[in-house]
Amino acid sequence: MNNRKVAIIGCGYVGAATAFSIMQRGLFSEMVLLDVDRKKAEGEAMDIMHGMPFAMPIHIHAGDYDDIADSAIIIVTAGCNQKPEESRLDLVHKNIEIYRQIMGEIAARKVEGILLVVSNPVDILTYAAWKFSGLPRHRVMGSGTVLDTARLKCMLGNELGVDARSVHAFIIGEHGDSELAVFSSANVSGIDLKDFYDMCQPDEYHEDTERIYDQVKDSAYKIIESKKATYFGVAMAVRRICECIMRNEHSILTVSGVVEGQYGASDMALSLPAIVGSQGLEQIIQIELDEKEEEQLQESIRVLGNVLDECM
Ligand code: 6V0
Repeated sequence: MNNRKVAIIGCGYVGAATAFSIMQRGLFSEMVLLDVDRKKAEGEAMDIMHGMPFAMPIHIHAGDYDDIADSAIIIVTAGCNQKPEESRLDLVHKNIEIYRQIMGEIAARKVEGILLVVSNPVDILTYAAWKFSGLPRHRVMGSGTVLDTARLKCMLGNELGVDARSVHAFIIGEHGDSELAVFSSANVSGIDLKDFYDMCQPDEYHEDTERIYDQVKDSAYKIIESKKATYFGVAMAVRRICECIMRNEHSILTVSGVVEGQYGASDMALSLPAIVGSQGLEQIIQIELDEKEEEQLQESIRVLGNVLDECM
């Protein structure tokens, strides 16, 4: 395996934005772009490569499956994206078939790196990628609700007038309509979120948290309605996951991973806080939930289970 090599399968909006975001970080010395539309991959590689004098040295090129097999991280963004009014789960049948083909190519090669699933519905496809690729559980993860969690932190930070990085809160469950916000353990630099509200915006906690939770869930729909696709936010989320892996950070991110009985769920992938490091998804953290959150999570598990029963 080449420890400094990354591959991106799918060079549409998300793949190209991810390549652009990653190349500026200096995490890798080689990046391979792969797409069924080879010309698209070549064009994106050329475009991004020309910015190298403003970033860090990296060899960027288009390639095929033999070229990507020794990558440390293989990011998969291939597949259909949501059209206005479409939910992420509506994409499932088309994208499962695309994943069957892609994972067949990966399974046929000796891949020792980590698979990072970004295409939607990401939890379903993370599970499908794990099943179809035959890779060990910890080496297959999805971008999960890392983006949704960032949206939550961003909106709470804006509301409270504090740096989003000082806000600690999770969106978990399905990366989609049944996701939930864990406000019961949310805090601002260790101060309970409700107490922080009481200090600076008394009486607004309940209304704000409900409104922000709805806004987080609707973000993708709003962005797609305005500009047809979402890609910059997710590209930065994927770059962050890559940083954790490449620097063995052991940061906690709400990636999607194949669960082993957490919250009573099994035989599916779910977005939950997890320790991410050089081994991949190293440990899922089962955080405490209040009664309402537990019910919401069980609903998310039920929704994902029904989709998996139907499509796999
Ligand atoms: P897009 O712009 O249509 O790009 C998809 C690309 O995949 C195209 O270039 C296709 O040619 C390519 N492709 C299709 N089939 C294959 C295949 N078998 N092998 C290789 N390449 C293939 O879509 P966009 O980039 O906007 O979205 C990609 C996926 O990311 C979609 O499923 C989105 O729903 C998903 N997103 C996931 C997010 C997340 O948070 N996880 C966020 C935004 C979008």
